[in-house]
This record gives sequence, structure tokens and C-alpha cells, in this order.
Amino acid sequence: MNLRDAAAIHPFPGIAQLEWLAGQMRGAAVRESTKCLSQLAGLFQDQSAYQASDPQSIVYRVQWCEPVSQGTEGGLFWGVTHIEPGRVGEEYFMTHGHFHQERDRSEFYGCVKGEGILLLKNERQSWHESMRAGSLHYIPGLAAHRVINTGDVPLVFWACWPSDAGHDYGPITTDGLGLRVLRGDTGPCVVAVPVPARDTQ
Ligand code: M6P
Ligand code: ZN
Repeated sequence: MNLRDAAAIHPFPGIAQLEWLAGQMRGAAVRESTKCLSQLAGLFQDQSAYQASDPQSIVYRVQWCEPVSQGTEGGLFWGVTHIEPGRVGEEYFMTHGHFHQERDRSEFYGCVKGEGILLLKNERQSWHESMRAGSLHYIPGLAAHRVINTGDVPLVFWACWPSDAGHDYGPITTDGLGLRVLRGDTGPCVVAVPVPARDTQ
């Protein structure tokens, strides 16, 4: 469906009620998903610590609304993510992380509360940005993105992304983002990790 057809069918009246500082969305159109440790297999560096963790531990929860259907060109989605404090071994709880299926689509993240790090990676480099209450982050097209909660309380951030962006989790599952965030002696440390070599044949 294109945007004109979608608007003709549904004129998008107030689609949700936001509690900005709590990072909550309410309304019939609000969707919700929860990720627990068992759904993040293979992402954490310390496999034995992962095996020893409770697979039912909730790592993060996302609420969002889709005023148009997924794949609609020109539309936007809106959501909020709560990442729990916690670690697997020395590595902090984090989102799965993804590229957009439509690689050139960009996204905004706006942090409400907590402390964390946004990791990004494109074809040329990996980099990171600090997240704290009030920080706004523009995720450019072509960049994979993952958020890590480095604090002792939930990290909460709003997000807005194109309705035709889609999520591609495959490359992150196999290759990571080239950086990890680990607890160090003096606090969180961003460390470089080699990206697995690929057979280019
Ligand atoms: C943000 C947005 C969502 C994403 C969510 C969790 O709210 O980027 O599109 O789904 O974070 O991230 P992930 O999909 O990587 O688990
Ligand atoms: Zn995204």
C-alpha cells in the first residue's frame, strides 16, 4: 500500500498517548515485544557466562506503533525501548542490533533516562556515542546500530524510523559491530573486536 491509499483509509487521528519521561505508550494501536536472554543467543562474548545465566531474564522491551503497514514508502514508525541493567559476564545488557533491510534508511534515537552507549557500524568503520537523558542521536543510513545499558537503572530511549526500513539481524548475529562494551576497572570500556574474515569468492 502506498501512503496516499493508507491516508485515504485511515486519517491517523491521535494514535497513542505518550508518557514522555516514563517512556510509555498507551492505546489500542500500541504493539509490544519483549526480548529475554534466550532470544539473544550468540551475541554475548562470554559463552559460558551466557550458558550460566537465566534464559528467562528480560533484557529489553519495545513498545511501538505502526500508523501504516510495514513496507509503506514515506511513512514513519514510532517507539520506545527499555533496556534493563545487567550483564552477561563483563558485557552489559544490550539490544540485538540491526541494519535496516532497506540499507539507506536512517533513524532517530532520543534518550529519556539512564546511561548507555550507542554502537554504530557501516562499511568503513565502527563508532560509538554516549547516551544519557536528553541526548539525541541521528543514525545515518547504511549504519548498523545497537544500544548498550551501562548503568544501574533501565536505559530508556524513544525512536523514530521509516516504515519501509525493515530490520536485518543476520549480519549482526554473525559478525557483530566491531566493538563491544565491557565493564572495566574504572567503568564501562568500549573495546575493538575483530570482525570475522569473510570468504569473498
Ligand atoms: C528501537 C528501534 C526499533 C528496534 C528496537 C530494538 O526501538 O530501532 O526498530 O526494533 O530499538 O532493537 P533491535 O531490533 O535491534 O532488537
Ligand atoms: Zn533501526
